Amino acid sequence: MTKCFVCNSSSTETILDLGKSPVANNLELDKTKSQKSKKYALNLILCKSKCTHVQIGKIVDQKEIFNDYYYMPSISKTLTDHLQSIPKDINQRFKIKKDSFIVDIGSNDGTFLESASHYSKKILGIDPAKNLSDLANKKGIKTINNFFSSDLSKAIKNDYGYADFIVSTNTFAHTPEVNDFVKGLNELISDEGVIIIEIHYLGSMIEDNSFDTIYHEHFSYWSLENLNFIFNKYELNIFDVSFLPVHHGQLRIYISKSKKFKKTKSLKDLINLEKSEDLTGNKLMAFCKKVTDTRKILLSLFEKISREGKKISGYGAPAKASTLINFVGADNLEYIYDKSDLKQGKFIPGTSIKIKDPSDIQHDKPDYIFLFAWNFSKEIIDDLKNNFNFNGKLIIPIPDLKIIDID
Ligand code: JHZ
Ligand code: ZN
Repeated sequence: MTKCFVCNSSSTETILDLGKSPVANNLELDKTKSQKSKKYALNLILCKSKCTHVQIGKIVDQKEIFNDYYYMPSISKTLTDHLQSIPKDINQRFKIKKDSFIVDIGSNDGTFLESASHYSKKILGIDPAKNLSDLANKKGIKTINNFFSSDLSKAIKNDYGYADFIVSTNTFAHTPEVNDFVKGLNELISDEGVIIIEIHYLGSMIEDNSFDTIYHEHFSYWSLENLNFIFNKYELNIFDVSFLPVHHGQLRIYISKSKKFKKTKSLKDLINLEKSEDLTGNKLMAFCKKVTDTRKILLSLFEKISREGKKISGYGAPAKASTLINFVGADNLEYIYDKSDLKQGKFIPGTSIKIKDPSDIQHDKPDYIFLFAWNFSKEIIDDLKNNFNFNGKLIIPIPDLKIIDID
């Protein structure tokens, strides 16, 4: 059994088994290759020692997951707006100077840094995906193509000096090397600097029943208590937290070495709430039970549509779609539509479901569309109505199963 990433304890327990799944974002161009994608056990484990860390049971080599990566937040207007708003927020609260050194860990195609460059030109991205770092470097956003680590931190510090701001959106849950990552943050951040991390939150996953956000790429499922524990270990203090409406329930945490930032009331409130709700105890166990029930409900819905001879396709080929399809066994989907041209023409891992341009919806005319990118419901419903002339039923699986008529 995999050891706890946080405290290294071997005393862990499997709390949820989602069967076997391929690496969620490894989309294949070839149908046969896709059907034969290598599958790995997909399960959640809980650390039974005091630390209560929730993590993936089977570790897939990070290189297999991230070397070539097709996820780009800039495909969504909601996310682009969000990433572009972060520098303004930082500047309002902490003041970015013209020579502030801003580092983005998991910088993807450079969307955040591009807007940060309006405040300071001293910016640096780090991303393990070669295709994405090449893209960012071509745009003039200096990006190191590597995984973040304490060794890399030392090298950056030698070349550029300490960082005034380190930002990392949707990256910290994407490594099993959590201790080395936080050690690296401690080494790179200046004494008065601020680290801002946005992260998929365990509390939101439980609240929304978003079990489809469990995939090998998400190594950890963080509670605030657990985050506090690991940052304290490396003399870093989380001093504030806020909820973000983007993705599927995110936390933004503010961290510093300096004690000059007082812990806010929202931070203390959320820590107390996690305790009173028994987040990593009863609440987590109830979620695991609900996931098994949800599988049965979705499977019978797919079977009913099949029996009625109706055509069903999906919308959105997020990583979440791989988990849901492989776990539920939704093999009667005709196509999946997705706006990303990096994904179109490829197949959902482990299946023969082809990803197509959403403009094909008007001639394919599915009776049902299953919304895998349920976190963008509003943006997508508008598009289905106004741009793709979809005239059928839309299934929104999460947070609660809803079937709505689009006309
Ligand atoms: P989306 C990714 O998850 C992966 P995913 C990652 N591991 C992570 O942590 C989370 O993000 C936060 C498409 N789309 O953003 C684009 C349309 O086609 O939910 C995407 O392929 N039309 C880093 O993969 C997909 O849907 C649209 O109008 O679950 C959404 O993927 C919109 C808005 C999106 O991420
Ligand atoms: Zn542990």
